[in-house]
Amino acid sequence: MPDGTQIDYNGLIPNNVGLADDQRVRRALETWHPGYIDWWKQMGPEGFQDCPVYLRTAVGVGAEGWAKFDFVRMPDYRWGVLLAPQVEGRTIPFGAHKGEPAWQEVPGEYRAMLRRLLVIQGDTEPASVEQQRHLGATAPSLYDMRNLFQVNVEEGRHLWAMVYLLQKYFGRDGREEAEELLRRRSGDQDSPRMLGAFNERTPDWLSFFMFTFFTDRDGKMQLAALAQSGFDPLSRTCRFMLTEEAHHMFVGETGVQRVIQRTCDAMKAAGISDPYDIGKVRALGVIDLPTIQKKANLHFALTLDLFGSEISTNAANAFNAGLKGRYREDKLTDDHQLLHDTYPVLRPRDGAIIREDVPALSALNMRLRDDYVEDTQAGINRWNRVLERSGIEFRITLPHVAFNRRIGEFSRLHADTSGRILSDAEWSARRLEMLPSDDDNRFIASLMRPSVAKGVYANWIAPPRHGIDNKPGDFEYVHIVR
Ligand code: BYC
Ligand code: FE
Ligand code: FE
Repeated sequence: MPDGTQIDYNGLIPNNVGLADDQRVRRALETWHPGYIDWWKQMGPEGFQDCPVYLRTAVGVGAEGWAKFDFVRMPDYRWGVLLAPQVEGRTIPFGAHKGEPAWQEVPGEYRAMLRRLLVIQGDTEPASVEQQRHLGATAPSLYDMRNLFQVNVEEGRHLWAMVYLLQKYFGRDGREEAEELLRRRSGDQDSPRMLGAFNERTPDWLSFFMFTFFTDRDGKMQLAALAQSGFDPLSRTCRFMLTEEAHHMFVGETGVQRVIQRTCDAMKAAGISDPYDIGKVRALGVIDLPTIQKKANLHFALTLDLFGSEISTNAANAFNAGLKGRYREDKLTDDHQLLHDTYPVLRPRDGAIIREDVPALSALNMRLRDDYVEDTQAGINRWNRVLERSGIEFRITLPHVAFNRRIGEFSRLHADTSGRILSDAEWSARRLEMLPSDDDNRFIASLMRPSVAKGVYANWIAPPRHGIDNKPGDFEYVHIVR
């Protein structure tokens, strides 16, 4: 039932892609499965593998009611292969093949390019699980612990999503790539994950919330661009992944929001109005607002690097080929080929940052990054409403896109958060005004004590407004078994 909305749960691998009748791919995936479980047990959430966790599992791919909630031990989670329903008569929406029927098989001339996109996408998913594997031990509540594990199992499923495409459409090469995806390790010297941000540490829960807010949102943007793909199985895969991604961003946005809320509440209760009175605020056992800003600066810059260079022939080629579109390509009203258009790109020139029109095809990474910044700003505005309501004179802002970059136009210069270009000496002197210092990190680490009694939250974070699946405040989302 290749385009069914019902999921077949009978085999080892839940799916709606007809694996029961596709012996070759089913065998390949079943052969890969034990290695995946080994990886999960070794590199997945540390210390809680035997605990029943209140998780959602996909039971359909339609818009309504696709999830079912139940207690599951994570290694028993039913990781499946789920594609959004096939759209009858879909055509390639952009690029040189615009208007031709969408590909149901890999177009031979673009095989290598497509494989690279799948592998890069696939590589990020297990990387994030690896980065977050120590966090269970310091969860600020059972609610948060459950959300962490939910994100983790879904990132695991996103790996399955890419591995299915590799196994089904790339034969032997695909099988080799699938093995490699289990072999690389986040932060490993010899065999790191492919993209920069996925080799950074996620040492504390504020980092986790920032990561899901900023970096999972890159996931959303990239998946949205790939969901437009003329390679139909990729489009359908990404469309379903996006429905899961929404929860990851919810976890990040509300996580940081609750940290801000708690800080404001504690400051008000103690009669502190100056957010820069850091010693006094920290003495309350909450995270001061300037440090929250520094963490946001760090994660924003790391995530901007994931968009690649502003000017990129890879991006132009992927668009021309019809493999990777723009954000909401289907809502845009130009010719979807961009051969004659330009797009403004920010670049350094003679000690200043200028805006320059370049051929639109070459600027697609920049464009997606612009869409990302806009989407991110909307979330920041929602954080700031907490500050407004509290009457505290502080607002979270996004740093300039030139700040602290390692990829692209700005990687060879230093700029402050307002985009002023700095000398090396100025940068060294001012760096820690803008980025978390060891001292800041030590302070945050000192707050990371587990809080695992039902309905109890660590002092540095406010409780959520609603439970998951409408559960009451004291719901035991994770049954801790030792
Ligand atoms: N780190 O033309 P360029 C997610 C390399 S997140 C290291 O500038 P291109 C998730 C690049 O590979 C979404 N290397 O860039 C979130 C190339 O190397 P080669 C993940 C980098 O190719 C949270 C060279 O520099 N999905 O899902 O247009 C939790 C020149 O490349 C980096 C995707 O990214 C970097 N940051 O764009 C869980 C979608 N940036 O090939 C999951 C698929 C660039 O010359 N990927 N390089 O050796 C793509 O579309 C593109 O590969 C990129 C880069 C947008 C990443
Ligand atoms: Fe993902
Ligand atoms: Fe995600």
